[in-house]
Amino acid sequence: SWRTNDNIKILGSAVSIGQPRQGVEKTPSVLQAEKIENLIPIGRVTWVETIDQHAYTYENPRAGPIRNVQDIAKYNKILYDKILSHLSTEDFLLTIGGDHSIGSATVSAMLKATDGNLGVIWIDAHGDCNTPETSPSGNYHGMPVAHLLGLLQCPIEFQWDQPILPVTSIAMIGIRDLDPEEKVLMDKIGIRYYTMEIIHEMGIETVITEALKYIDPNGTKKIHVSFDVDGLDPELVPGTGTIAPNGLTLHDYAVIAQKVKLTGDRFASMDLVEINFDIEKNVTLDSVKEIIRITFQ
Ligand code: EXY
Ligand code: MN
Ligand code: MN
Ligand code: MN
Repeated sequence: SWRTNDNIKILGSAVSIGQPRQGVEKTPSVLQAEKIENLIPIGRVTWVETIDQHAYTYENPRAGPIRNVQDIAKYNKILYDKILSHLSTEDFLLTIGGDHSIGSATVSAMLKATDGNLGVIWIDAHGDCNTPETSPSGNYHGMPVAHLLGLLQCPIEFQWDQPILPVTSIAMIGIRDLDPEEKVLMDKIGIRYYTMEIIHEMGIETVITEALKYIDPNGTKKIHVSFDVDGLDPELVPGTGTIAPNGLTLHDYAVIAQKVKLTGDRFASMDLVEINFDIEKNVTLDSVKEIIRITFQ
């Protein structure tokens, strides 16, 4: 079965600067206190480290189209370098956020580590594909996909050897809350996204099967799952910053995970982001534990 004898490495990414709501940066320490590694029955599980946003001196944030861009750029570069330093071929890396701004660092690091041989499954209610020009908020956690695709004329701070993700290497699942201009841009670039409406029509099993075939037609790539918990239904995860009704069920996620794990050790890494226990803890923590169990069972 999947990765029974591998190292499962957990990296905490304690960051909230991609969006305005406090609390999301506490999630790694809460889950470490909850000893969620004990929910993983396989492999050798270790928390390698937690990278705290406060460990990096805040520049006095210059006003600009992207809120906190200097700090995000600095943090994401450190996260990118840390991932590359921790990663080794036979390991699985789970990065626990923190908001979804980390997604451009984690995916970039995996692109670098795999020399571009990477496919991405992005589970989310949102497209995260805004540019500063299309964003209604200026929050970077709504922009990491646009950044990965090379659509951001980024401020100088972000100019590091960030690999570009080809648009055919990503498929998005759970989409139901796109900004108007964001949707125009996504349709123009032809990014593959499965809305909840399409998922109900096709069935989740067909969706994930088709999505994997699309991002990795020859079945040779490493697979990265970037799981924004707001992709799940808010009844399951009320503790998240950007709620959108009528989301994925835990059964839907179980089918996604089952199919991704069928790739064997090509399923190499995963982000689990946008969990905010300050908003709600009891229900959300139970669902997060279930996500961990489903992923590693
Ligand atoms: N599309 C909205 C924005 O760009 O502000 C909301 C984005 C929410 C992003 C969360 C991480 O998925
Ligand atoms: Mn989201
Ligand atoms: Mn997201
Ligand atoms: Mn089913």
